[in-house]
Amino acid sequence: MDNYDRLKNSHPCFAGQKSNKGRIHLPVSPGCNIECKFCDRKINDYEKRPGVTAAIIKPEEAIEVVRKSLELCPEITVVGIAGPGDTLATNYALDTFRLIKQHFPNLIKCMSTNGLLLSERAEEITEVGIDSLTVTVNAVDPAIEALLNSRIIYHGKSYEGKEAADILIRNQLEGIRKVAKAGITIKVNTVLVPGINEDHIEEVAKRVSEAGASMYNMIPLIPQHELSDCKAPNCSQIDKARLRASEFIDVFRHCQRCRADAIGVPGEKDFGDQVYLNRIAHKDTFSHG
Ligand code: CLF
Ligand code: SF4
Repeated sequence: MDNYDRLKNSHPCFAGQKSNKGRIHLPVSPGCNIECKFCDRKINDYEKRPGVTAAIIKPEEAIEVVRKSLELCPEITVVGIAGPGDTLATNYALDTFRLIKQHFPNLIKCMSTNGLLLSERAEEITEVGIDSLTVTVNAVDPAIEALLNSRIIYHGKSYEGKEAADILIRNQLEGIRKVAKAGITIKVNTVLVPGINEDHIEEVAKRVSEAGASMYNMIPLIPQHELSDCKAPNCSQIDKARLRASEFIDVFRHCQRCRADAIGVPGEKDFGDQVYLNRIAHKDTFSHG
């Protein structure tokens, strides 16, 4: 059985139908190195969407958090890091996974990134033993990506518009190629934005599949921040986009748009506030799953 087949039976975000498996998100990654126009990171305990966490924790706090979460929810098979910011913008996520590997060798390690630094950190990701990686690719055409992203900070320099988009897309695809070659199973998330990338989905699905991704997931836009005037896609737009993508790659259809501190079986009772509440909260957070 290859890694992808194994995950289809044990990972809630790779199962073809809703599984009864759970995941814990460890919100260890503050800050980000790009500026998506729909991103609105918040610290609170009531909004149910990516980009929100009740707290940021330190890598060394993660062990106790996982231990407690497994007691509350034994269905957990996956430890994921999905923000609040980008997992590769700092070293906290990879440091945390090293500790998880040591203390919970049987849990699946799942990481989510915007992919800006994926190519240059691919060897490290492989060495840490990440089992599944999600890369958020919202466009493979720089002109479209520039409508979704204002700027990137890359090696200490700020880039905007198409120039930024070009660097981001190149690094995402190159990173996917490297990591897939190393045997890590890759899922690509695309935030579906009507009027911007809805007719571009086939192209994204095709290119990421060619690069080595195995699974594709559409996250319907939540209109906020600079895209607050855009409309969220309706069911028929989402279905159409999924159908188009499915010509090129397996499509995951049960995404719950999880918080960065979600704990439990997706779509069922969440234990996040029980575990994370009252922990020290810092400003400026996000996540994408
Ligand atoms: Fe978390 Fe994301 Fe891993 Fe899943 S979530 S880091 S791949 S363990 Fe899953 Fe949640 Fe959708 Fe993400 S339902 S938002 S796809
Ligand atoms: Fe960064 Fe993710 Fe927010 Fe984009 S959505 S700015 S990648 S944290």
